Amino acid sequence: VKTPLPATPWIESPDLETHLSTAGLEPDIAAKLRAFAASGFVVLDLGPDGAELCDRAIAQTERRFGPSVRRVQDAWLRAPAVRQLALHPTINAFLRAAYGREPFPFQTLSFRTGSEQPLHADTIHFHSVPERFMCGVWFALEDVKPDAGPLIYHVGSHRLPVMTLQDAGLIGRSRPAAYEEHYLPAFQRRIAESGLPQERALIRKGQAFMWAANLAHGGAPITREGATRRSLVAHYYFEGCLYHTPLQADGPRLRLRAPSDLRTGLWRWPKRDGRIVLPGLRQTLGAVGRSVFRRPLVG
Ligand SMILES: O=C(O)CCC(=O)C(=O)O
Repeated sequence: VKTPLPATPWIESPDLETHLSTAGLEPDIAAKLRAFAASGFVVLDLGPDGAELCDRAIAQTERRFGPSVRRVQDAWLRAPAVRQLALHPTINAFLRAAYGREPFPFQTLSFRTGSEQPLHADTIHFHSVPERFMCGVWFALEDVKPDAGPLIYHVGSHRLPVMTLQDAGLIGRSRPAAYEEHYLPAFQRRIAESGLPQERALIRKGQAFMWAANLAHGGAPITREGATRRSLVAHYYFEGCLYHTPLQADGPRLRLRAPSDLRTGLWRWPKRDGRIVLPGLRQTLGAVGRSVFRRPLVG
């Protein structure tokens, strides 16, 4: 008999303790899962091959950056070390234990310097049905310095309700500026009102910072000119879900997507109850195009 897939990620579930009592995990992994559940983030060490993979990822991506290029999306298409980091067995095993479904990375973002991104939760960019089956992992390719614009986050904010564009006050159709005009100010107000403490991820090369889909996070201002903060973010989905892009939805109808699957280089169809639900033509062509043309995006 096939065990049914959990409807809630274990780390988001009130049944986490019951699950841990029968899951047979190593005590240190169980402790990390509890910390992840309580705080919305956890730091993992990639082990002996981690630092070497970081060096290779830098060597394979460095030439793509320039004065106007701060971020490279999907460098994994051409940089094997980036793909290897995103598929690292330590990350994979932990995600599987934390969520109870098979994870797959679907996107990477490479940075040479701090992103200085405003506070947000990834649930506005990528979400799933059932909800919260999405996770971000931030790999430090070099030691993170306090003045280089570290990743910032609010401890425990993953427990707040997921904010949609409608919650943020958008009425009617979504426009490209909806994110800046509606979502960001409303989200930042909510986090300020929550009183949840802000922290910085001052992690070392070869460590990875994993955060839950709804954790408030962003990039701190860079306070030293020329400071680098080489890092890689990989975003993960989990098997057997509907995958969608809330920011692109016009109203309550989901904007489904067929995310890439870094394990195969192809894409995965969104699924409900084990059955494929086809996304729109544009999203389908986009997914196929990425697999065929294999071009990273710069910006
Ligand atoms: O690296 C950063 O500064 C922020 C990255 C981020 O917000 C994201 O990937 O969602």
